[in-house]
Amino acid sequence: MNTFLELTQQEFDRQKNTLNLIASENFPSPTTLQLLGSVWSNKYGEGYPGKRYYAGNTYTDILEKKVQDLALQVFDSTGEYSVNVQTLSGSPANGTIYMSMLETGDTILSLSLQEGGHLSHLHSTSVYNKFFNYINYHLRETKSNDFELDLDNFEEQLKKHQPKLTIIGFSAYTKQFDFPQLIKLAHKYNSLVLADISHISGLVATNLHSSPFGVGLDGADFVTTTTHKTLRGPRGALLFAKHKYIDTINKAIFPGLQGGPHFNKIAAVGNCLSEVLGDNQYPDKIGFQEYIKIVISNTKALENSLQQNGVDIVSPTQNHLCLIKLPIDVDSLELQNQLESLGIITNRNPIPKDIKSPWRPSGMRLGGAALTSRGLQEGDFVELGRVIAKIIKGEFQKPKDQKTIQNLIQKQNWYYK
Ligand code: DSN
Repeated sequence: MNTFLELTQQEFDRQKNTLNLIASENFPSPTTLQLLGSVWSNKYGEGYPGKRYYAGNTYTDILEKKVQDLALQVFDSTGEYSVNVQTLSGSPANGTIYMSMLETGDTILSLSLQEGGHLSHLHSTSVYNKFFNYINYHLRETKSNDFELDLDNFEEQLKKHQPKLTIIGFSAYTKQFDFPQLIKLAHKYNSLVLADISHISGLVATNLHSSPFGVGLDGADFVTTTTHKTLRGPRGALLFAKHKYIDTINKAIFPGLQGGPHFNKIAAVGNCLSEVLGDNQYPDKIGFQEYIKIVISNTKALENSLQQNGVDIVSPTQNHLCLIKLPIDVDSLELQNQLESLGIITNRNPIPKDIKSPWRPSGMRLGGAALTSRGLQEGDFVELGRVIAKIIKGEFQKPKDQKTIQNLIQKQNWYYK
């Protein structure tokens, strides 16, 4: 058998037979996956609809325009935004904004990685440090182990550093927050605003989180999102910009930074957006808004169960992910490996005020989106929380607890062939 098909089969079996709690992963519909592996992958189309360099772009033009329309329909009720659907993924989308809208030496303000930000929002390891300065705003601890955005600090940093760009968006932040309030503050100090909604785009699309798409100074200047997290699409991204910036953004993406669009990804994103709108359905026939509501309640059920079984929680969840603070003597890398050996896939994660290294941080991040797509219900999440707590506390009992995990694995739906 072909090595790559064989490897694919192995990965297929691994995914089918494990419990996925990684907050940034999900299971797109079979149609979305089918489009990724379709003939769209064969076509070059440098340029934009109606203005391409090669022939043969009749259908890619229709496709790209349609996906743009769907993206705006899903996210923008203001009519103030345009969208680029060619950007390849979240980090390149953010980088496009830095490289096209900023000048060398400009300052970017963002939340630090340790407190829940993202690598692409600049960090000591970022290549963008060659061109830009970055500074961070911070969280405040409202009570023990409970952190939230510190609006006073946010404003102080804006005032002190006068950043050219402020990034609002997080990859390990468990709370709901008010986008317009933060956006207005940043605009007060003449900063451009990038809202990176990669993690919460499913919640924003269904009005289950406040939106950065707003009129005038209430709206972010740019909004980026990956499409494969709570939005449940293929790996990819969307880059929205207020109309006045879209020409600059489009030129930066092509010919500035990228070559030909990946139409297979664009078609798959289109299908995902049509599922969000209800024009097409995910195989479980649960509408997208209902799905996101269940993701939030399942994540809460998991968190409650962990807590009731003696695990410390950081910043109780109000969205699709929760954060655990491990006992000081538990090594998060070893725990992650032990969980994987039992069929539970997670990722270790820094937590605010972490005293350990990023490689072996003090926390674990767990998300409910993927297992909700696999059909697990509240009672299953409660059971999973109970077993994970036993593993963390070194109280795992074979074969009883192993059987519980196996039952949950077997209970999951699987829509791929
Ligand atoms: N790796 C993704 C996450 O887990 O949040 C973001 O890039």
